[in-house]
Amino acid sequence: MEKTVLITGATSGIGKATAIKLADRGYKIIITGRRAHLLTELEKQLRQKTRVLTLNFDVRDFKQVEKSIYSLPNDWKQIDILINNAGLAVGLNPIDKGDINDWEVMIDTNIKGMLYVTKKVLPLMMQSTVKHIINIGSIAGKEVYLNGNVYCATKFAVDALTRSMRIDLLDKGFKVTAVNPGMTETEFSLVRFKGNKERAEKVYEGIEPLKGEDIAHIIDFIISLPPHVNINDIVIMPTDQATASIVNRKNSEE
Ligand code: NDP
Ligand code: 8X3
Repeated sequence: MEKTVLITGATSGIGKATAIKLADRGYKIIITGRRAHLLTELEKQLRQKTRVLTLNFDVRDFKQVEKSIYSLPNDWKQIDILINNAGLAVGLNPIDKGDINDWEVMIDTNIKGMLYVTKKVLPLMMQSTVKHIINIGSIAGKEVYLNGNVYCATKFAVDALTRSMRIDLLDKGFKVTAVNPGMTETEFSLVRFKGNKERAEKVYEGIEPLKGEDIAHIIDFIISLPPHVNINDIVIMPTDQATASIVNRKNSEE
C-alpha cells in the first residue's frame, strides 16, 4: 500500500521541494500551509504524479489544526510520515532591541505550532507500520549566533522535543529524526527581513547556499532506510559554511 506523508509548510522552500520529491516517489501527500493559492497551485502540479490533498491552516491556531486534521476523509486518516517543517525567523536584532511580536510569532510557530500538529496527527499514525516523525530543526538549534537569540531558542526547543519524542514514542515503534539545515536559499531570509529583498539576498552573497531540493534529497534518503534503521539527527551545511556564522564568501575582501 502506498504510504501517506503530511508536510507542514509546503507552500515554499524545503517543504515544497520535499512534497515534489516525495510525489515523484509515489507517496500520497498531504500539503499544508496558510497561503491557499500556493497550495492549490502545488496540488495541481503534484496531481500529475500522485494522490494529493491540501489542508489550509495556521499551525499557531490549535482550533484550526484540530478542525483540519478531523476533516481528513476516511481514506486519508492513516498517516505514515509526519514532516514538521513549517517555521520561520522574524527579525535579527540583539536581545535588548528585539520586538515582542516577532518573538511571539517565532515561539508560537516553531514550538507551539509543531506541538499542536504533532498532538493531532499522532493518533492517525498509531496503526501505521512506518510511524516516522521528521522535525526540521536548524544549525540554529545546535549553536547560537549573534542576534539569533529567540530564533535559536526555538530551534534548540525543536532539538529537545525531537529527542523527547524519540524517547516517549520508543515503545510504540516510532522513528523520530531531526533534520538540521544550514544556510538554505528559500523564502526564509525574505520572511526574516520582513520582505526586504536586498537584505535577504545579501545573506547568500558570495556563497553557494543549499536549495530546498538538497534537503528534500536528504529526507528522501532518510525515509528510504529499512525499518530497523533510523537517522536520529543530521546537520547539512553548504560546503561554503563551517558554523552558523563562519562562511567562506568568494567576493569578500581578504
Ligand atoms: P520558507 O519561508 O520558504 O518556508 C516556510 C514554510 O512554513 C512556508 O511554507 C510557510 O507557509 C510555512 N509557515 C510559516 N508559518 C506558518 C504558520 N503559522 N502556519 C502554517 N505554515 C506556516 O522557509 P524554509 O523552507 O527555509 O523553512 C522551512 C523550515 O526550515 C523552517 O522550520 C525553518 O526554520 C527551517 N530552516 C530553514 C533554513 C534556511 O536557511 N532556509 C535553515 C535551517 C532550518 P505559509 O506562509 O503559506 O503559511
Ligand atoms: C536557518 C539557518 O543560520 O540562518 O535556520 O539561522 S540560520
